[in-house]
Amino acid sequence: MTLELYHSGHSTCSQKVRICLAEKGIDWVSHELHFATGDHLTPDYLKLNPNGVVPTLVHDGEPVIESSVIVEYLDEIYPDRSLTPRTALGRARLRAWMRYMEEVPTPAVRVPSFNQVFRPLRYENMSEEDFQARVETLPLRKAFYRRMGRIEGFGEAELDNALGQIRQTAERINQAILDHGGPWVLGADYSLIDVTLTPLIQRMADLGYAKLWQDDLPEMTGWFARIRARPSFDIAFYPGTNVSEKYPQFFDSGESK
Ligand SMILES: N[C@@H](CCC(=O)N[C@@H](CS)C(=O)NCC(=O)O)C(=O)O
Repeated sequence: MTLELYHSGHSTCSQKVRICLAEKGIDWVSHELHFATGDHLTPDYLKLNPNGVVPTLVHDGEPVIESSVIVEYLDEIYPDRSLTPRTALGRARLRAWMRYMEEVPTPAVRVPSFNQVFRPLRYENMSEEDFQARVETLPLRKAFYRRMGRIEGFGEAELDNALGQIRQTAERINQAILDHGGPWVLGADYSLIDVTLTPLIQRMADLGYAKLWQDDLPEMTGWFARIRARPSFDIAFYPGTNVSEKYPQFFDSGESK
């Protein structure tokens, strides 16, 4: 069978899928898209993914979209090295965590990411007219981009709310390790929630926000150290996939916030 992944190096949603592929030892064909040139908004790509976002998995010609759906799909079609708990209760806990991950930390991470890197990188130097025209072409998140604005970025209240949500996520990881005995979020077995939380926490660390957990959440800090030591981490985060490394102009000397 052929598995093709349309993705972007530094997209956290793409990183979720790349970690899963690496954990399961699956071979795949890479199609790397570049947002700057609008590769994700071409008519051909929109046929695969009408949302105009990455990632998209194409399995023997059939597209599968949505990063959480993709990792679950991969775990189903490659049941070896399963990343899904064996018990009904374990699966219920996994699903609840997956919903939380989608609803809380995934959108929260976008706020500091766009404020610090993607807005100044892609939009600040566009004319207002070009920015508005670009926003009009986006199938999802027109409102997100309008709220951000080309120049202003998200305001303090929105940033504080996002950082609060990441802090809550870190506290919940810490508590889950205590409740289930670790070393992973759901206990003894590494699972899809460890996979999908990793790029979100890595992005926050990369942006300089590790202070949100590292001073007083030792279980969470230990979890993240174990995550980074897994071989899948370096495979998924190949050179150029951390924004600090790719766009150092938006970082001041690697200091924590
Ligand atoms: N719910 C989707 C979200 C995908 C998504 O937002 N992808 C971002 C990169 S992480 C993207 O393609 N953004 C394009 C843009 O901002 O124009 C998923 O999990 O696959």
